[in-house]
Amino acid sequence: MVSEALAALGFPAWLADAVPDGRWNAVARVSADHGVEVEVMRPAAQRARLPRRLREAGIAVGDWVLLDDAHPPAVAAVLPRRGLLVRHAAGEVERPQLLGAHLDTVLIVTSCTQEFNPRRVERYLTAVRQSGAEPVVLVNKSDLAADPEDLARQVRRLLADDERWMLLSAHSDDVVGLLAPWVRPGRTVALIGSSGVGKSTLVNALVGQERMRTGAVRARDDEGRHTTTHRQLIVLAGGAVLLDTPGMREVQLWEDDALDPAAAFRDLQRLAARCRF
Ligand SMILES: Nc1nc2c(ncn2[C@@H]2O[C@H](COP(=O)(O)OP(=O)(O)O)[C@@H](O)[C@H]2O)c(=O)[nH]1
Ligand SMILES: [Mg+2]
Repeated sequence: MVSEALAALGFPAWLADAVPDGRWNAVARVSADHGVEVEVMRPAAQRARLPRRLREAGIAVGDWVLLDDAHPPAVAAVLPRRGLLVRHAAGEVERPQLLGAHLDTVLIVTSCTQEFNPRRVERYLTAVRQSGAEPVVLVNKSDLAADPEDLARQVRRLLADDERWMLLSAHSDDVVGLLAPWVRPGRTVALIGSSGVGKSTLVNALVGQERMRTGAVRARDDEGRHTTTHRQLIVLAGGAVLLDTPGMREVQLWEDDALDPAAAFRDLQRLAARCRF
């Protein structure tokens, strides 16, 4: 039987069969990947060593694992996955990067600006469909839309009958209310999309005051950019599990960069800025 505590962290019913008898106490969910160690929730957060063979096989934030009894514990096994979002390497990185596991819904964020590009949305859709998660297309910055009807047509053309999309403004709409059908207890949700489309703004709206209260506000640099760049699972006050991906490039697919020379340019600028120190 899946405990309420694990169900609240998003443990899927189908995975129960993969947990050996008497090992339920060893079940934990990876909430951050720090290389030789991972952070897990069981549900309290703790660190666990990640043995090299598992590191090399690849671990994803969101993975369900079994821990051994050592102190501090190590990850003994990764349970079977569904909803695995992968970023394929192009040149600089050799191996596919595992962006998140056991994702129920991936919110593909685009915006009513020059950034809007049906081909890019289609690529994200393909990646999400392959992951097994449910894609939902969010066309953000509706307040800037010159021709919402035209955008609607372009997006609808890309979607299957059972796939959803929505035009919204993270600045003026009730984000929590609009996303409630997907961002709900026990469900794991991630956001992906190009820089500047409003992902952080949406995440902040979902996280609301909670993160402030818990004192887990992200460090920001002088320009208000997030300075942490690792992916992290957070359990929202409303019960959903959110894959938070601070850092500008963290949620972009590699192939996406080819469509966005401006992003490549911004990266160069960032590198140049970093080199000053
Ligand atoms: N006009 C408008 N601006 C928005 C909206 N959502 C986000 N922004 C702005 O777009 C910029 C980039 O947003 P951010 O959340 O950092 O994008 P991210 O790179 O995808 O995380 C910020 O200046 C936001 O205030 C929106 O709905 N309308
Ligand atoms: Mg951001």
